Amino acid sequence: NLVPIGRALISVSDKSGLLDLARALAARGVELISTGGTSGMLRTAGLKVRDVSDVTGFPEMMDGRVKTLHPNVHGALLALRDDDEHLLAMAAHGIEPIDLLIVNLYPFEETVAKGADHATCIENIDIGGPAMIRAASKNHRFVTVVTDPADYQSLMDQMAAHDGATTLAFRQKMALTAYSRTAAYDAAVSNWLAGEIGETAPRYRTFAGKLAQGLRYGENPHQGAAFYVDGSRREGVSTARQWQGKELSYNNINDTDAAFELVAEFGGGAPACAIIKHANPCGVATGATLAEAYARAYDCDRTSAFGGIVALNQPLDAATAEKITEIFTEVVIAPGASEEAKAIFAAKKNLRLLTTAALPDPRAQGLAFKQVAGGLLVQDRDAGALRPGDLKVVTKRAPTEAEMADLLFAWKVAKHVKSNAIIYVKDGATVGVGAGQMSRIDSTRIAARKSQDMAEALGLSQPLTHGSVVASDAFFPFADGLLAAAEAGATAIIQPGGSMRDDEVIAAADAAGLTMVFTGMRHFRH
Ligand code: 93A
Repeated sequence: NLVPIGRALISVSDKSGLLDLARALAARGVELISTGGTSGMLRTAGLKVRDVSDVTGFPEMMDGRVKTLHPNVHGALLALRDDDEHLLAMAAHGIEPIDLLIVNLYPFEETVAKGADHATCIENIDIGGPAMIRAASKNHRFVTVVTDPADYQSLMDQMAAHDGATTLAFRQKMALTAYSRTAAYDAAVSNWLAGEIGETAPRYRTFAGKLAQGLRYGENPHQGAAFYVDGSRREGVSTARQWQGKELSYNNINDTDAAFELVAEFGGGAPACAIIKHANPCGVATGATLAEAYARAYDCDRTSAFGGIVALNQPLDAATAEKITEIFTEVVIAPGASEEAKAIFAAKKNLRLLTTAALPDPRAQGLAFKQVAGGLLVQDRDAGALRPGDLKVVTKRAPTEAEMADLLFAWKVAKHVKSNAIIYVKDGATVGVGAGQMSRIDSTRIAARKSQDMAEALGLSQPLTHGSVVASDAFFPFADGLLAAAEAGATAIIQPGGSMRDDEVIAAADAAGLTMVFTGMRHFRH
């Protein structure tokens, strides 16, 4: 399965590592064919190159749009070397086989990222490059294709080890890399065009991620994993800088994302903190200072906060950093950190500190993916938010101002809790979180019970759910969940409404002296 390399076509936009590779090939007596810019660079370096226009018999034309799109190139890449008819066709048309293709594409993604105008982006859609890559990859039984300068060294190693030839295993691996490159490239073009013409429907979107980091393992140690970023968000966990601590794990990245997206709901308002475990918050609070917000979030569920992920809506300061180091925390993420705070964390080698330039934008449009066996479900990310006028008081009693503030706080948190989600809030801090239960009443009871446990641990005379408000991510199908909340001491409820039994639930709220508001919007999160 060894195939010796006699002739190579090189056409690259990213010219890093090019000269070393070309010199190594020339030293082995490989004939080099190249396109305009590439051949210019090779020639300047003193290498002998044949222009592709010499191979095609056509000049590169139309601003380079047509350079390599010719049977003398594609026949040379696609011909089966063990098929008599293919060999005859090559001979009849004077096509000389190309054994090695070195191509990397016009920098389309980078051009878009730089904010270039429409025409410039269009011009940076590479056509000839992907066509050659796909041709060579299809014929990897005979042809070697390299699309990433990071693979030049292994190519040279291969040829050194096999007297100028490559193995089938190597060609297969390079073909695989090549096809994922052209797939991601076309996905990037498609997503860009969707943005240009204002097409937002998820059915037209494809995932075009770039490998950012290979991860040590996935959710469990026996699962391989990697982190891909798609450049769709300017802020958020994918843009964070890590200051210290060991490499982030798969679960760390997932939880850090959940924490940061949640705390971002509190924007540039009062200092806010969210503590996350297993992608659900075990405490969210605002405070007069960031340190106070952290302390209040911690007091919601101290047991679960151990080993958690902390997200802040303001740059980390020294006082907050001091407080955080009192217990074991996996990751802290914030839109910045003071030098003092960094110095305090430096003593904690296992604690990871991540900072970003800005808070995530909760209203940013984007896509959310979920995998099912053999497929992906794609939807718009939940950028939904209440607008003034959406809220409808449905009970006899209207919320007080304090209740209303807590209801809105609880609703923001509910959006980030796995369904069925029930959140008890008092004075701008969660005091009980019920997450991920199969029945709403169980979430209601679990949250109240945890709050009771916490009150006992803190030596309080009554659980903090007394005089609290409650948010439910979806409607109460029956009155029982609402009554359980009332039993725990809640005085006000926020929920979407829309149940067949809304009348029954409203009547139960009135009878229990509760106030209730409907949002008309649901925040399922599964
Ligand atoms: O405009 S193209 O789509 N038309 C082509 O026929 C073609 N052939 C190669 N772009 C084409 N290429 C691309 O040119 C390669 O993929 C590579 O990125 C670039 C190298 O051009 P140069 O050698 O002139 O710098």
